Amino acid sequence: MPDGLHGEPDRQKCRGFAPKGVGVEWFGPDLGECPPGKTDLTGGFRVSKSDVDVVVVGAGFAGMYLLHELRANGFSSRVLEAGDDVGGTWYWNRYPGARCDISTTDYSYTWDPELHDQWTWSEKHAAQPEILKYAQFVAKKHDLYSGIDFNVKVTGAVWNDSTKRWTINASTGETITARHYVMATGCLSVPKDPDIPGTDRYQGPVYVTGRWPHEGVDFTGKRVAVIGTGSSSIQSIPHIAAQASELVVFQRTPNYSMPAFNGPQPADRVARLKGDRKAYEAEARLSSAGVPMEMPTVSALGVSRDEAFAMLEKSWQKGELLAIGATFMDVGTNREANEVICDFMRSKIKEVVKDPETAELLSPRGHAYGTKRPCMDTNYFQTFNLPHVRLVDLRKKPITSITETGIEFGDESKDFDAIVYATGFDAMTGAIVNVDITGKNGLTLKKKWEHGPLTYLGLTSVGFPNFYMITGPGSPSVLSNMMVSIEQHVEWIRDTLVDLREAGFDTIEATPVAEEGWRVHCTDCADITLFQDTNSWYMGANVPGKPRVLFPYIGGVGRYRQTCDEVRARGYLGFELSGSGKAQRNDGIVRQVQPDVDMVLEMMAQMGLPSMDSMSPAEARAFSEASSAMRPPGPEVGEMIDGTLPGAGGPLEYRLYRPATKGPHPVVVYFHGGGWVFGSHVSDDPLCRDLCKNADVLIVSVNYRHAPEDRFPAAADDGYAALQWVAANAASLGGDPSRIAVAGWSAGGNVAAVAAQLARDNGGPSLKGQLLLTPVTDGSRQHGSHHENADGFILTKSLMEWFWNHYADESDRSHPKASPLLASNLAGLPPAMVVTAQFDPLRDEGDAYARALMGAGVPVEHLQARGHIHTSITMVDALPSGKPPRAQMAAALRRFLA
Ligand code: N01
Repeated sequence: MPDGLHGEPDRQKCRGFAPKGVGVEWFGPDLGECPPGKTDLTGGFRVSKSDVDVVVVGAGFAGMYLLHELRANGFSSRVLEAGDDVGGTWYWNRYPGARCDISTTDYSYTWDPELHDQWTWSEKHAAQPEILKYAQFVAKKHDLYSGIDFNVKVTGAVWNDSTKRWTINASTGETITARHYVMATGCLSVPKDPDIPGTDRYQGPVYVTGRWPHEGVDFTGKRVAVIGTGSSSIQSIPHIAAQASELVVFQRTPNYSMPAFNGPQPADRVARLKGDRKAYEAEARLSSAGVPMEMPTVSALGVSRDEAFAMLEKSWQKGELLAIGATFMDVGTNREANEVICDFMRSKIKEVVKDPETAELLSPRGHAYGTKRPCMDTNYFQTFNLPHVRLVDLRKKPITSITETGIEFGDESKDFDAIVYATGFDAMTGAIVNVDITGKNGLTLKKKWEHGPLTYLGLTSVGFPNFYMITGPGSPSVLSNMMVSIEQHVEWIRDTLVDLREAGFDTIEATPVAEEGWRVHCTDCADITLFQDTNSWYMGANVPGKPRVLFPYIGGVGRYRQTCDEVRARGYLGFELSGSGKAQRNDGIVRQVQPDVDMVLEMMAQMGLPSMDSMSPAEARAFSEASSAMRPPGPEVGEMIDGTLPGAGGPLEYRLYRPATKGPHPVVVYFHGGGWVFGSHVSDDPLCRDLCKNADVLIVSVNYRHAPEDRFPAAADDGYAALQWVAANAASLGGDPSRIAVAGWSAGGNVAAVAAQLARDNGGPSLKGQLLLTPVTDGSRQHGSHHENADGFILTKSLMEWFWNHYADESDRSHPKASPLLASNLAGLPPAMVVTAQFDPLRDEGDAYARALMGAGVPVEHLQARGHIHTSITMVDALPSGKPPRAQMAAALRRFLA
């Protein structure tokens, strides 16, 4: 229930009635004298409590919705807001031209369905005044003003581990205690220090886009300087130019921007929304960025440049922020693919800006599209065609100082009547660490985060019980439609508070294991993108001394929501709960599979593919070939030659991959995967090319006879025969006969390991090394990973049984030619690299082989690929997370064969 008393707004009555802090006070905007005849005041009387269930900081869209939900669920609360009205970012950012660049069809609350009929947006991209009015409308409608203390800043918050409560200190001198403490302070709410010498010298008016005067600014006839060319600047420059007599824009880094094509809401989105609002909203919640979008399936490199530009033009015409980036599937992870978009965007700038030199200065080069926040504008680039607008390139003419009257830059000094700082924010963490938040054992969040924010799910942090962040670092936040992410976080916090209350718990705190697991997952996600190469505020690079990590979570809104839901569904996985003499610690890590691998698994699950072990061998072969046809080909190599060689039971096909470098090259005899049943000398083509190029070795990929037509030991015998032939013919193949190694994946890893043993036992050839990628080493299949990873990771326990059943009788499986791990002696084998994958049924037998080799004195490099599955490391150019392990494999081959 709302903890308020409601009455007609009457400031005179209020004044005499309730002095601040006593208990009953006036709420609502500070009005000075009550204006006569004003009837639409939002205000009244309320009982102000100094001990509540929840204190919320911030009354933007997050704080407002949370207040509503807390009341609806019977929690007492105080919402403390530094401004004198609701709206958060839309309260502060009043610079000319400020607009939301997510369409209003998507940038609206969904929690109150009545709003859809009660509020009509006038434009596709709402301008700041309209969004602020929307926030005020909702606040009035739901009586939220009565739950918010305005003009109050939180200066500190301290956790008391005895009382299990937070003590919150406010700028008014008031102290409030609360069971739970929520920072709903927004991601871009603390303007960063412009970090330019002499800023305090300037005597004229200074404006900061993120703190724009409420009454507006008239630049008519003025000489104005704007510093910065991010979103705020790009939106405001055309408006400032329209008034100023002279405008100089100081640009350090040019940005990608596309026209907003503002106007009515997009007809297609409106139709979808009106057709089935629930379905539309559900799609947004499970989408990648919080806006329903068709997911791209085409690589920017898979179409001609003309086709790519035609597709991009179509996206461009939509006038939607996310459309360009969603044209192709690989722009976020592949620099070359991304460059296609960059070229397109630059061509657009050239079309608009008349002076070629200015056009080039405005053209971003050196950072990938999307790694700095892309912008949307109305006539931004056109503004530079105006005679009174000048662009200064700070890379050539840096600002040496702001002076009393203007700016010194390069060899110039210019006077200005006003300076506008559009220099951005201390994003994501600024607002949180600016408040002195002290958790258990006196640890401050600022101290804990000095090397980067550590959170569990971007919602909580170890050592800070009952503390929550809405759209905190480590959550999709600024890489998403904020409305969707805000609602999701509010609902998760609400549900958690209800769950705790119902179960009789007082506190909730993430465990260190869970938090570290989330950090690793966030890093894994970041590692496969292009973000790290760019100096952006996403990476903390805009604030000197800020740690360099990717602050938002890049794994996607839908996946993130599922993760948070899963944490709850699994009994608060990764959290410790306590209260009333009881405690529950449900330790664990919620996402361990590499993010790109996870996406492939999800896609395959959605496709509902038949399991291969339900097929006949012929069907499985056809299926495997069809899947292979769809994958990227792998890197170019010098040449590829197909041939045949004599196997143990007849001719065997092979494919030779030669590097482009000068030979003779060391030689690697490679054996393909496919469970001895399917695959061929060309079925691991991308991996062979990758190894050939990166290890600079000649690869001879050899076919071998397949089961069930040719059962054990046909594959093993063919493998050894092929090795002997290649060794004998290495020189004529262009290789170096003195430097030979074997390699193989899966069943091919089994064939390679067996070939190495046979070579040792049968007088050669002498091998320099063996590279075994997720090999089969033990036909007993008794290892724990067969059970632990039995299902869900492509290679299943039952598929492995199907392979073995086709390949070898039970009685043969313990033979070392079938199970190299069971060989009585592993001494004297060549140095090995054994790669195993965390989520592979074969993991433990591969690990056991690595250990056994080491135990026998064989030099071994053992790579346990975290978060990988049996197949993922072979998926060249499809799964970026496989690149580092493959690089290690190539390095091992180079070392063996040096
Ligand atoms: O800030 P920014 P912003 N000397 O950090 C430059 C959201 N937003 O306020 O790139 C010289 O993007 C800096 O240069 P560089 C949106 O998420 C949304 O514009 O660091 N220049 C850059 O050009 C956005 O991304 C909307 O080399 C200096 C600029 O200042 C985020 O807010 C609208 C400098 C800062 O750009 C922030 O945008 C507006 C220095 N010392 C904002 N320091 C909508 O939804 C910084 N710069 C529409």
